[in-house]
Amino acid sequence: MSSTFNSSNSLYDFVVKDGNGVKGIVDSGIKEVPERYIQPPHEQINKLESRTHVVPPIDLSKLNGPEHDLVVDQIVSASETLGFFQVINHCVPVELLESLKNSAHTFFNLPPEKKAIYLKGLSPSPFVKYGTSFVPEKEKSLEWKDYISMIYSNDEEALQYWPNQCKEVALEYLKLSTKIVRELVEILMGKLGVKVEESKMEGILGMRVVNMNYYPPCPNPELTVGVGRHSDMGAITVLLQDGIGGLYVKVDGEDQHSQNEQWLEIPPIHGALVINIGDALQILSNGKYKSAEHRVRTTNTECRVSVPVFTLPKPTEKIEPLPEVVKKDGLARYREIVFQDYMKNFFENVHVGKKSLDFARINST
Ligand SMILES: O=C(O)CCC(=O)C(=O)O
Repeated sequence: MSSTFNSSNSLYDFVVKDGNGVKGIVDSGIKEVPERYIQPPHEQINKLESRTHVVPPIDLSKLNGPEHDLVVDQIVSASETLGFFQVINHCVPVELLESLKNSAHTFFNLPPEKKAIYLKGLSPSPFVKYGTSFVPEKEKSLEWKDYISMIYSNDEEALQYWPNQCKEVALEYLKLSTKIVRELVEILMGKLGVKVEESKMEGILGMRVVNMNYYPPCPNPELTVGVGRHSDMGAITVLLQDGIGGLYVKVDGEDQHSQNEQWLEIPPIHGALVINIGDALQILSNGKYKSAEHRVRTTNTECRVSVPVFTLPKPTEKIEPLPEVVKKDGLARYREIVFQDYMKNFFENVHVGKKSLDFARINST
């Protein structure tokens, strides 16, 4: 390994504090993964032990035709079980998806000092943050990922402060993804027999964040993770992944301590978007819709990029199981939380599967 990283601290400073990211380590010519990135054995991802998710993607254009009810059933059934599905014939043009992937590569291929201007504490906007791993200051083993995160407040702010390399495409993608999310949430709420008022809908879906993730090639993919096991905290995530693969979702994500846990790889499908249910929707539906535990494997061949849009409740929104559902179920499985408290708890802890939901769970042990 390069002499630049002769201690764990100098590696940490180089990657995290100076903003070189994982890409900086790889560009320095390392031949094996630094110890700080080696995951404990139970978190390492064995590609050979997982299967591929073979369910065909859901064709959203059919919502406007005679197969409407069938498509609704497909969406509901996937949300009640795996919490993950893919959609095609959505409203995001394939050319935009291609531009997004290209602009992610363009941004992360900038020299480190051009990306470091967006590090926390330096960024010109509190809504734009460049970083690496998830909570590096707390993680024993770091995640093999760099990212740029852009919180949407308004168009003017986005066009002024988001990085030039990606701002226009990211903004367009965020807006179109929001339409997909809105349609899905209406379907899912409709199936619960709940009519959500416009102001409540805005409260549930009012915060939107677009991230660009960059996973440089890793010399020892079997020892590391790109992203550790977690569920997303918001309502619904729309995710664009490139053609490299490595995104896994856990079957029966509730069972946190299973010895025989099974993971399915979500295969890249050209033009498709991945949808996953987040914790907020699990809480609102009193557990009927399942937030999906997922993780990402690294590869040693090419750089992988992915672009999630997270749709989350507004920070001040109170989230609890919808009264209509609680009435039917006879009990509430989650307590009321203010979403900013949920977020704080989420970001204060390292990725540990669906443990984030314990913050709201009633009778959690
Ligand atoms: O890169 C991916 O496919 C998934 C990324 C992810 O899970 C995340 O950003 O939270």
